[in-house]
Amino acid sequence: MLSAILVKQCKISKSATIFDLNKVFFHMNTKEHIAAIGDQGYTIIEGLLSEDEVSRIRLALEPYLQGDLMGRNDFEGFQSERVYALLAKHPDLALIVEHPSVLDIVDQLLEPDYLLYANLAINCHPGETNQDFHRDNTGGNTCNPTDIHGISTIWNFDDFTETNGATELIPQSHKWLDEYPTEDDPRTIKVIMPQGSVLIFTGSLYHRGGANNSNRPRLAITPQYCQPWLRQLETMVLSVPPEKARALSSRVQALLGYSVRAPGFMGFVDGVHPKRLIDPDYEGRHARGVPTFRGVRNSQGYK
Ligand SMILES: O=C(O)CCC(=O)C(=O)O
Repeated sequence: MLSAILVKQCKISKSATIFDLNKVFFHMNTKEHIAAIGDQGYTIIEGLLSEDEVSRIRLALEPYLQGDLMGRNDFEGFQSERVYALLAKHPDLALIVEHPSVLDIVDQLLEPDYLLYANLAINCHPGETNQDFHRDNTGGNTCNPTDIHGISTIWNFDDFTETNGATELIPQSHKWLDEYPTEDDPRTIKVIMPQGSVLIFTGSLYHRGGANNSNRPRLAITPQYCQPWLRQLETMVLSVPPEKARALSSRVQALLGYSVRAPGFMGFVDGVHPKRLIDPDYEGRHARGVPTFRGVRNSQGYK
């Protein structure tokens, strides 16, 4: 039923589509959001963050948005600031990574013990051009893109408008096997949403950052999640080392990789659960000692 509504509304003119779709998304429950991701490749939860939460997150990011972390290539965007390793920068930035409304959805789309694949801020400045269409996560060139390897989210800390570089996507492109979008693909829609909203999409949906033709930057953060057996884009246990990870919640620690993939041992450190490096009292996965890496003998630091 819901899919029928979505598909029907997708046929309305471009701006009307966006507006009407958001109205539909606003009333959806978790099950319906999951159905929309399956059918269309994406869903939107509008206005999830309060103004205070938006301000708190903007404040935490402010020291890193001073114009000195501009993109190094056209994909990162020469006119966009990109800030990585966010959870090593301020604990408040964890709020969106473990937001229950999003994790309720991701929990049902990825396998248990899934990981945080990437988590970066993108501040797209005036003059930024369209990014190339891409998929975030296909698990490699040979995998079937319709398998789910990851779920991406984009939270906006400014309203996304027609002109300021709102994310653009092609509905249903997560189902494409041998089809590629063109630069001006007519099926493209802009994700217009008020600040504090979140776009959630499967990693195989074609999307891109839009061109910012306004006179103000547009700030977004994109936490992305992947299957527990896939290599993370950001090596999270180095990006957020034990002394920083200790301050975060158990759920976020596990998402970073202070976890093992049950029932096996994938993720162990020196034969024990990695969480014992940040919590020696943790007794999971047949605890035995805490890795100290003592016993160093030779000049290279190895036994
Ligand atoms: O900034 C955006 O809206 C999207 C960016 C993106 O898709 C990416 O960098 O992978």
